Amino acid sequence: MKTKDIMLSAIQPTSYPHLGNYLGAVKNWVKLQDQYRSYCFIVDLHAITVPQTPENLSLNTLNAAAFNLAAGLNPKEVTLFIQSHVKEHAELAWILNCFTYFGELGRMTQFKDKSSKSGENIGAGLFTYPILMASDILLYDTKIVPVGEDQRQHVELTRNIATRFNHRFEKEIFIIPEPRIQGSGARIMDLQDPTSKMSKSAQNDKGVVFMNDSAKEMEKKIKGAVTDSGSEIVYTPDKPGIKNLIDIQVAITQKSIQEIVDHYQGKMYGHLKVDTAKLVMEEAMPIQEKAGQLLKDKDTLIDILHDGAERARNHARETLDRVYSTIGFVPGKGR
Ligand code: ATP
Ligand code: LTN
Repeated sequence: MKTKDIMLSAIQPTSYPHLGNYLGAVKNWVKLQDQYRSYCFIVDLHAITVPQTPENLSLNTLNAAAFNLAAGLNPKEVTLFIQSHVKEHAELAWILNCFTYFGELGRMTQFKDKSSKSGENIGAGLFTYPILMASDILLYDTKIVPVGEDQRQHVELTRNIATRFNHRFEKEIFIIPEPRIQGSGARIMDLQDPTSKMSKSAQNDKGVVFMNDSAKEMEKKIKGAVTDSGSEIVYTPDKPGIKNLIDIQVAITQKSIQEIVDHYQGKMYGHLKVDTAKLVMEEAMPIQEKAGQLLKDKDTLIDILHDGAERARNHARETLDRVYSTIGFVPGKGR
């Protein structure tokens, strides 16, 4: 019997997950978990590329873990862990630093966006961050990386680094991963500025539906979504606010765009907003409740994460040993 391919994904503990994270990423991991051998982790090493307070970082890390489980990740099937618990991520990142070009990193749009918002002191970590992401992916012989559209470029870079390494040593040390980007939900936009993606680091919370917002807050944000001054409900790029609400509905209901557009023939923007708010609340509230319960029993949650880290470490160590011997490092004691 063919063993299952490996799927891997991750989320940053920079705030509570938002609707974009859920519809663009987490919902797909849950959907795909039975088809693949899966690794899913909370990337705290990535989160510190921008300043974090210690209290928020640890709170957001456990919140993200509970959220993933509440959304349906099965910890028996999926290896769920915290990135800093598996030190091999940082170790491989150094090696890959030596196989990545400065120019490649400078072309990353996420770096350009974030550094332009960071003022004068831009951490080097923000620049080299995609190398840590490449290390996350390559450590586990990953085939499939389900992410939102914003991460396509980072997965492409990972492919380039892996191919370069394999060519340099004339061996297939790394599997070349593929991004898996779902159509609807792949890029949920900010409700106040539908030309920018919904983001944890948005300046204004009004455009971001956090998955732990109260039903009232969600409703207020969605009803207050910026739309144009027209009235016809059509799916086109020049009506980004309306398009975004339709995308949210498609991602939740799995209906086609056409079906939803047809349903709103002759109806007003207000109808679309009220229905979208209702769908989001119905999807989010049960997850919220479940996440709340999981967080009440922190010991069990932490046990799941420790157990995941141990399984992850075994795989990661094997890959790293293969890389070290390929490079020509003399084996240390016990290795
Ligand atoms: P930030 O924007 O502050 O960097 P983020 O909101 O992108 O953070 P991450 O934790 O880095 O959040 O992303 C986790 C997953 O969610 C990734 O797979 C990413 O592609 C996906 N994702 C993030 N934002 C969106 C969005 N607006 N629409 C769809 N998917 C998204
Ligand atoms: N860079 C991603 C988070 C991330 C990730 C990964 C996603 C870190 N490592 C590995 C998929 C696979 C982000 O900013 N959304």
